[in-house]
Amino acid sequence: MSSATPDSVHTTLDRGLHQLAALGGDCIDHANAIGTILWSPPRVVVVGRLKAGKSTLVNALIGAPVAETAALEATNVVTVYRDGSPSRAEVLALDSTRHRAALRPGAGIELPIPSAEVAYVDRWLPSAALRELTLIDTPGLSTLTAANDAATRRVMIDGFEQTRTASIDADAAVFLFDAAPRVDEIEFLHRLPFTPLTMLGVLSRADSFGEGAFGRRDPLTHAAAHAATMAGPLAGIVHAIVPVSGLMAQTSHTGMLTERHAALLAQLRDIAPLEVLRIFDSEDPTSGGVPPAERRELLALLGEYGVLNGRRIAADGAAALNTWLAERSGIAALRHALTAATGRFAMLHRAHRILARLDQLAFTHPARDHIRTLTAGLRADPALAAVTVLEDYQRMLDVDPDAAVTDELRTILTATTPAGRVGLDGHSPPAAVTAEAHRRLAAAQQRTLATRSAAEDAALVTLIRTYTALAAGH
Ligand SMILES: Nc1nc2c(ncn2[C@@H]2O[C@H](COP(=O)(O)OP(=O)(O)OP(=O)(O)O)[C@@H](O)[C@H]2O)c(=O)[nH]1
Ligand SMILES: [Mg+2]
Repeated sequence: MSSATPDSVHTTLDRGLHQLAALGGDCIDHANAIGTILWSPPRVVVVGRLKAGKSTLVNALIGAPVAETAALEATNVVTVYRDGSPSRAEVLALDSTRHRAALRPGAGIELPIPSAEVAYVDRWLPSAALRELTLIDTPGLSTLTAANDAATRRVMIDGFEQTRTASIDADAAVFLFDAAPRVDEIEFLHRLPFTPLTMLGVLSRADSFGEGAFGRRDPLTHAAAHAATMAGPLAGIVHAIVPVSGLMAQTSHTGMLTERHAALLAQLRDIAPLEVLRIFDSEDPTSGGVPPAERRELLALLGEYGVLNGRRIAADGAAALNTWLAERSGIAALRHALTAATGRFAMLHRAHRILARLDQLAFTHPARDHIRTLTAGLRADPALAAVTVLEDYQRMLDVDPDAAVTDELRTILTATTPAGRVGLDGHSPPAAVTAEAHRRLAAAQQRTLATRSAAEDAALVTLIRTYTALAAGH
């Protein structure tokens, strides 16, 4: 397993797909179809409550205002944002037909069919960010908008409303919540085919957290403290929680801010905070020297927090204000989390999807014996050992999340050194690592005598293989 890098996973799967194509006939088409999964970036879905700020955050991560965001209108279709030219959209209907769709000026698309018949929208645009990750925006979870809620569940939960064709095949999820997730949201997250390793929590709208911009405590600091407090109770669902202001991130990452905005804001720099609040609440055309339309524009771009605290910085110009917004937004930490742990396990999840497709093909294809041999060869390759560990971990989370076996699988997956894989710290001498591997190997062998599920049987095979290699010093 020590040899497993994203590159070696990729190379090994690529070799397998070449072997599949070499079987000839329609296996070439199957190899090409599965190859598109291998050559496309991991797919990260953004989910959360109605109005949690999902579309705003998606725009910020893409670096372009392509997703519609609004205080009133809700996102009503699932949209998959992928890198590509020309900028265009296609709608996949629940009956599997595809329809080209016109782009609206600004953001969003014209749906050529009713939203209730849409499985999801494929939206391509040239974007460096989307070359690394495909981003999927979803309608909010809420019983208030039952149709939207169902649209998200349909593509996320296998077998929901018997619509399997609609699956969006995500590799990781970003879960947005504000104060605390609700019971129904937690239940939804448990039904997703992910492990906490590929689920990242985002405490959204951090700029208006708690009492907000005019409260006693800085909302961003307060949100960071709250995120840290929530990390423990939510550890079984997400591996980290990052506080983010999607609004400040969107404004600073999509080129929306101009010198005109900075100049308008700078006019308010010497006014007392409560007076600023009064100016923004008033419809008086001359209040504060900034007309109502411009006040609304500033508020929509910066939020109350940005308006209140960005005034001094605005005097230094739009570039300075933009830098400040970007820094305070928390988007850098979110990006880091997305490319670090989440990204690593999303890659493994994508490899799992490819192996699952091969397994499925082996089930139905006339050349099933060849395909089965080929897939078994891939699974036995050390480069793909971590994929099997991830699959076992996912199954154990379903049947017995608190079992010792589940914990050991997680330790193996998240460790970056041989010592870490047996639960020791990275500086442990090799002799201590092999001794601990021997001890764990014996314990795993002992446990095979009284297992409680098929998932545990499979997991023990994986643990025994891993500990045998570590005991031999590999
Ligand atoms: N202050 C503040 N407002 C935000 C933030 N993110 C989003 N908003 C505002 O909240 C409203 C809803 O934002 P959206 O991004 O459309 O939320 P959504 O989760 O996509 O909403 P649905 O798709 O309807 O579920 C908009 O008016 C946004 O401007 C944020 O970080 N801070
Ligand atoms: Mg939305």
